[in-house]
Amino acid sequence: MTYDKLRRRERSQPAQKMANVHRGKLLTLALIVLLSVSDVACGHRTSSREQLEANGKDVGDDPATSVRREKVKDAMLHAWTSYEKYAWGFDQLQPQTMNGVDSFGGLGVTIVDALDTLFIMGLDEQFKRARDWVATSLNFNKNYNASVFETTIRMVGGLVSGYDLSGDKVFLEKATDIADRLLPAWNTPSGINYNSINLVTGHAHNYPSANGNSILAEVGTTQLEFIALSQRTNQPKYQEKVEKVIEVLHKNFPADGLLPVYINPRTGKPSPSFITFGALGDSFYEYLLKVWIQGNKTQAVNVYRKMWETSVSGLQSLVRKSTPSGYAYICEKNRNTLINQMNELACFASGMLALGSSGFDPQKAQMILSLAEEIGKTCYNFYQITNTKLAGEDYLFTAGKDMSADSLYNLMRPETVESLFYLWRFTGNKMYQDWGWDIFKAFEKNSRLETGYVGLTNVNTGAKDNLMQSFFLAETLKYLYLLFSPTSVIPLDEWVFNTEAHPLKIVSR
Ligand code: DMJ
Repeated sequence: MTYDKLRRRERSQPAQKMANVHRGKLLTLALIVLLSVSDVACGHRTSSREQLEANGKDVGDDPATSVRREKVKDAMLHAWTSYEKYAWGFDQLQPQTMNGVDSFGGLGVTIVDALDTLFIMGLDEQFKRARDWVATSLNFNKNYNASVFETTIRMVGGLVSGYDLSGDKVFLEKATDIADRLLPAWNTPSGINYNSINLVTGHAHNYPSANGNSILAEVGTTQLEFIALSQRTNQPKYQEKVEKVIEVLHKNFPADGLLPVYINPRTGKPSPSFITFGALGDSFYEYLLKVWIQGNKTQAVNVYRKMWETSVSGLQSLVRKSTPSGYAYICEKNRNTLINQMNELACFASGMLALGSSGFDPQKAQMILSLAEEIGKTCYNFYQITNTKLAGEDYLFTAGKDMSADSLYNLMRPETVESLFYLWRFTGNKMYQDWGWDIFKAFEKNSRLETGYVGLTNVNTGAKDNLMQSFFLAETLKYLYLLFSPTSVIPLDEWVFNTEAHPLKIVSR
């Protein structure tokens, strides 16, 4: 697929709304484009004509929404241009000091993380420069202990997504190179991978801070990327390694579907630790659902859905309501004690529940979607109660006082706008677009500098840090852009987002 084709399809939306008489023709055009997307990106068609037709039936677009979309695109252009100017080839930009920093071993992470956002937004020249850098300068031969999780979600995910969108084989070659370097991390007695690996020597180990254990969210968040790579290369070795992890976790899966955050890589069993949908636990639960979606919900991936549904019951058992206002939140759990605390990171769960709700019977689906909406409202409130209207990292819930920010920094994380995107897609309620717009305005006011975007060290005073996180370009701005785009741009029955917001083509298993 070329970018132009995708754009032509999107540009057709306002016209579609204004002149219904052209609807048939536009749908035909969309169908032709979508069919060519499947052909080029994955070498075969993955969607039926009926599905494609359904995708063409759009929620629609309006002038105010397209203005918002353009503003988000401007923000992306500003973030990208600043990175190009001051930090080209480095992992991330430090906007205040106007230099680059290699936070991930010098893999040009911002370039790869931003690839698909540039493509989707139609920033063609920028995409071309990013693509050429990948082809000529991306070098994984670094004597560096890389995080298997971060390297997978940003690099493998970003490259495979770049391939799925553009059909350019250079992305697949590079994804294969880095995946091969990561693969020895799975050579453990249980098959549960180590969390860190040297990209040259292949020596793998776990972090001392986790007492030698592997981290749940890190071992359970490589499946989408490695399965996608196996599908596109016809090499089963990637898929085999990551699915073995789920097999082992399945053997030790508790009745409530909630695993502690530490897993012993020797035995494959959980080690005493806490339970959370926030940091260290989060995306394990997300990937149970998304591998099922990625495999097109067939029998071959049913075990993932079953495990996910079990973990949703566990999640429901952790939900409490604040007083006096009744905000729903997800507690953490230490042994049998609930802790009235929720990370902003756990806000992804609202979108996850919305995405997975339709697989239940109609009554339960409605109940799960309502829960998703309630949690989404809480997360929006995380933003609204601070002076800058940007969320802190962590919130405490106290009887009679609702919630208060505990860690006051903001890294421009995506989880809340990600969930608003899913809530809008699944309910059609424009209130979620308005909420996303409020959050975008707060980023523009507090995080935008002449030289890029920065996080805040304090969401009440507005004090700034000196880092433009690559996930701001990969995720936060992409989800905001899609929140203001027609639903046919990256339709959710054809694409599934990895945890770094890289869309991967759904391929039946
Ligand atoms: C991203 O790297 C991913 O979204 C991950 O799942 C969680 N942390 C950051 C964003 O907050």
